[in-house]
Amino acid sequence: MPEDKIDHINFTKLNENAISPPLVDHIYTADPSAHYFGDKIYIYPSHDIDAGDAFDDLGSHFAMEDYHVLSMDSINSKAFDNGLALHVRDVPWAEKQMWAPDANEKDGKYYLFFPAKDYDGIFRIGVAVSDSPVGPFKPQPNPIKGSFSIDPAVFRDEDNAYFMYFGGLWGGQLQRWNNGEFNAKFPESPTAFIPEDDAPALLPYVAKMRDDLLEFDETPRPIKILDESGNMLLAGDNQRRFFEAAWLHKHNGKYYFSYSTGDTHFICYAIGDNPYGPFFYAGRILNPVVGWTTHHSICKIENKTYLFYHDSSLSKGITHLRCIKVAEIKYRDDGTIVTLDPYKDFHF
Ligand code: FUB
Repeated sequence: MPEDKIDHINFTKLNENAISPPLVDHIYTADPSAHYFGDKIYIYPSHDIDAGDAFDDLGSHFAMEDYHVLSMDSINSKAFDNGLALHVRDVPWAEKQMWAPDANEKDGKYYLFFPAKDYDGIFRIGVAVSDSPVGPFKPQPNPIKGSFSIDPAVFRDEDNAYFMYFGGLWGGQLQRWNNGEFNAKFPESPTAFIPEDDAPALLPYVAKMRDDLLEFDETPRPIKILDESGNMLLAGDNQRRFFEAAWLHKHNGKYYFSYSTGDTHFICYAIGDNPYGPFFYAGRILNPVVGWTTHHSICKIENKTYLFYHDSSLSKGITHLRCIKVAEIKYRDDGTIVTLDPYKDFHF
């Protein structure tokens, strides 16, 4: 939601109307990537802290240093914090800003995928490996070759191919990569290199992972998100175009690519026939939450589908101090998703 509305919020009323309480409240958590491994739910969130960095549009105030994995025995049980899973000081290539992670499992090993800024101030994506879903994870010495920007989400298809989706505008630096190389020349500004409103929007990326899940198996490909007429969404269409927080899930044989629209604060989705897209814009999954960012994952648990998301209610609206939540989502017969309001009968 827009920053200027936070001062007017009655948080007691908002919390009473929230469709989910925070899953944990002893630490701040965000960007929850949820997976159902075996018969247990594992959540890989960002671990928000207040490091004292000033707020800016590049997200410098998101100065996270480590990850904790949460687990739940069932969707109604308490979330358990399994402690430190990985710290930036143990990642040789990473200097700071451990942003939204994801994880996946292959042949009994668990892989944590995470973005962080390297010592040149460039976001890269790394991998760390563990024998346990809750870590501790041992990081690879270098980031994934050819990786850039933020918010990795690794989807396992039914044929056991794994794909990484990633990208994020503004502080996530995606706009600085439009010629395949990091453009460091321009003064750092969140909106430098963003196309004009009537030009196609910048696109997220996907890459198939190598068999060992430690590197890409191909050069990342841009993902087309199309409108109902088959045209690319435009940069000025900020209620629908991709901003950050990519996720991919499958429902009834279709591929659902979902994401945040950033400065308009929606979680939207688009549907396609294969993991590379194109994806056709299909609507909103979640209306704006309290806080600037919105971020999610979608996880099937037994025969229901859940949206894991965050808001800033626990900190009474502090943008970078968030809390993760969960709510069930429902599909209509035509495969579209019923939009969730994060707070019932409550308007900002
Ligand atoms: O948590 C830091 C950043 O905020 C994430 O990488 C974005 O998706 C947004 O949630």
